Amino acid sequence: TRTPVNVTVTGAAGQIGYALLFRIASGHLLGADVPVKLRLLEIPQAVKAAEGTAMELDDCAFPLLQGIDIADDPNVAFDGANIALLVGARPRTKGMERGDLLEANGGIFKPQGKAINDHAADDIKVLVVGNPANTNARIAQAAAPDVPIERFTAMTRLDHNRAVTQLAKKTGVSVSDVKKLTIWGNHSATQYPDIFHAEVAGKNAAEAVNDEAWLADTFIPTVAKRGAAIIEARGASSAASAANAAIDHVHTWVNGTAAGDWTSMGIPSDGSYGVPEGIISSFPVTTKDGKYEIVQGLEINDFSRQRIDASVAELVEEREAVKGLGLI
Ligand code: NAX
Repeated sequence: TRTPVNVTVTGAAGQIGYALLFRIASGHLLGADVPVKLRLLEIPQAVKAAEGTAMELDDCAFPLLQGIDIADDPNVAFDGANIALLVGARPRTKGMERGDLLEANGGIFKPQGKAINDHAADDIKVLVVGNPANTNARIAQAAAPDVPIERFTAMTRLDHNRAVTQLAKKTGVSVSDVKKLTIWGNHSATQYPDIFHAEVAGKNAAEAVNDEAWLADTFIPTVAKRGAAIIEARGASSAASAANAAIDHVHTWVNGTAAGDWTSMGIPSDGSYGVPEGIISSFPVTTKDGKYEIVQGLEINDFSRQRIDASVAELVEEREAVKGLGLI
């Protein structure tokens, strides 16, 4: 039998955690033949709630679930971790300036990065979900100098999946007929969902749509502001869809993209497409054997260039802000 994979989830008692843990334990993260051990990290006040979730996980009698540990100390929770899903974060509260938000999250992601550096397994892969996801991932990465930089990623898969569905609806195809869509930049309102290289049922998506006004005035804002629309409708932020995207992100990273397709991941830039090196920005990537590569050689038109640059500029500002705070 296979050795279980240690999966650490932070913010385990939160709403994304609740939607995520059962799918990890039932085999959707890594595969139906891969046993898992769960490590749940919470703040002390939420440990009891995490214990309740662990009781429910036990009550599912998932054959792949080989154990659940709960901790409020990152040094314990990341010990031996092969996969880390950093979901818990400090949300923006009323009147909070961006600097305050970055500082509060630095207080979470810096020590967690250090704990990953000191205690995680050599093959650790990290996905940051907690917002501001890209910059939180950068903070954690900077605190983990012994871990290869490319192991720190941020989630833009929810944006990617949202864009796939909007494009499928517009063109009247099924979601599985949409390929090669890209989210560029930051997981924020400046993100840029790019359909110029995408395909719908084998045809170029931008040509199939042939409506730049729809692109600029409907598609892009619908995808970028979907989180706010969910809050407005549901009275709570995206949870099951965010958990699903986290599952997709890691599953694709570990198990590979399909031939003729790619996905979107927030990853440390190597300078490709003019994105400054080291910034964690979303790119089109293919994955194979647990590694990802940026899709190279795409022609970027003016429409796309402006929007990629705007989102990257925001990431550069966030980087300067966290630098100023001594977080990286
Ligand atoms: P909740 O507030 O329901 O849960 C967050 C949990 O994190 C709480 O249980 C809290 O106790 C815990 N937590 C806080 N600090 C912690 C720490 N230092 N260590 C361990 N746990 C800690 O939020 P939820 O709706 O689950 O969302 C979690 C995060 O995901 C938020 O930052 C949210 O903004 C972000 N999102 C990111 C998305 C993305 O696409 N990248 C989309 C969905 C979501 O908005």
